[in-house]
Amino acid sequence: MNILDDISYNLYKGVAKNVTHAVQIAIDEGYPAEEILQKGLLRGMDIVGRLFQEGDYYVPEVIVAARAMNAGVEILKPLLQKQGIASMGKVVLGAVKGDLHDIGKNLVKLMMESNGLEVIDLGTDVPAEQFVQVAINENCQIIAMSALLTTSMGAMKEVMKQLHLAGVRERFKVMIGGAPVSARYCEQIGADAYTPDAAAAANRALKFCKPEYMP
Ligand code: B1M
Repeated sequence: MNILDDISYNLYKGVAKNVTHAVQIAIDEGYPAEEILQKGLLRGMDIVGRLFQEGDYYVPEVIVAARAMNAGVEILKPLLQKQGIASMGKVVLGAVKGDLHDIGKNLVKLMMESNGLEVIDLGTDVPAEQFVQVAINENCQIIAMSALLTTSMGAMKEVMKQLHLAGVRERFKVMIGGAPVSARYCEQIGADAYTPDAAAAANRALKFCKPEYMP
């Protein structure tokens, strides 16, 4: 078993202490942070998802694994973040109403901040009106929403509706993402961009903050 397998194994077993230990060893062995994230932590989380889907894991096991994931990401954070970059733009980010999944959202935040964007993180289960109000009050350029449930992704459409009702749709770029979300859904609800992962989200957000994209 190499050290990345060790990380995946301890993650899906939910042993946070072993995950952090193995992540530190991988760093010391010279593995790039991105590879540790993708081939160690995220691979372990995929296994958790599969076990849950197949009925071998229940919610408590998933929570414990999620804690181990967060513990591993904490160690990687300083390596994934580029320090001392001037603010390139402002984003309001959250998981939509009805959705408590925040691991992917937190990765999006990390990647955006690493690329010099200022991120206001509203957390999880965020009402549509709150996305809109904060975007207006804080003068954000981008509203970024995450959803992991087919039952919660409809809340993204509600945010679009609230933007129109408030007469501010054109003021903001709206970005969406999360496992059940797609480019087709993005088009359907009239959002501006769907991106499949956190790194792509950060790249797209940076582009949207360039003067040519601003209203
Ligand atoms: Co839940 N859960 N969960 N869960 N959970 C899923 C999502 C599920 C697919 C599992 C399954 O059945 N295989 C399933 C959803 C089915 C569906 O709707 N299609 C599911 C379910 C059903 C549920 C509950 C209903 C279970 C229950 O209570 N019976 C419940 C719902 C709670 C709620 O939200 N109201 C629930 C609860 C939970 C926990 C609380 C136990 C825990 C969350 C802990 C936490 O987040 N703090 C949890 C977890 C951990 C998962 C799985 C196992 C892993 C999710 C995860 O963190 N993945 C998940 C199965 C799976 O995904 N394989 C599952 C790692 C993370 C990095 O990936 O969030 O997809 P992800 O983010 C990716 C991309 O999607 C993207 O970037 C990231 C990669 O770089 N991305 C964006 C995300 N947001 C983006 C935004 C962007 C751009 C990209 O732009 C703005």
